[in-house]
Amino acid sequence: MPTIFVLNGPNLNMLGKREPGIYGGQTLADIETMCVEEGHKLGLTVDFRQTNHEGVLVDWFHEAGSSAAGIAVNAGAYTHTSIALHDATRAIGIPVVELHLSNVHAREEFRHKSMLAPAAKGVICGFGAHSYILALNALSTLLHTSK
Ligand code: DHK
Repeated sequence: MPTIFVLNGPNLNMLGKREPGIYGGQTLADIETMCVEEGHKLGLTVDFRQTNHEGVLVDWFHEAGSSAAGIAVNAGAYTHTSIALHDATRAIGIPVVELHLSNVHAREEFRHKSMLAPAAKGVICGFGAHSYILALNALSTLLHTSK
């Protein structure tokens, strides 16, 4: 089964406690369970990870480039600042789908800009935890259509 890395950046380990009105009441462990179950339905192995460190995300992008079929990433605040993640996305030959729980375009202006988006295959935001499910389905469709 192809492997999809589902990568999570800073503060996403706080889900459940963190501004639930914006990010929802589910914990990251709840979302991991949803993603693994959706992966089973789609015939994908989900490798789900979280870090608060930008360089660790870069290392995981490189690892995915040599061992995975795609990446679904919620890079948290690094979405808006990280040229390193933009470059990492361009450096690996697999599709990257950027995702967010909240609709970043309906929030503060500093969240409207994504450094990742120009290098990503596409962007999904605003559907809460379901954004992860949509990202996995987008990657599954891409994998089937690129064969
Ligand atoms: C999560 C974060 O941590 C923020 O920094 C982003 C994103 C939005 C989300 O909605 O999942 O701006």
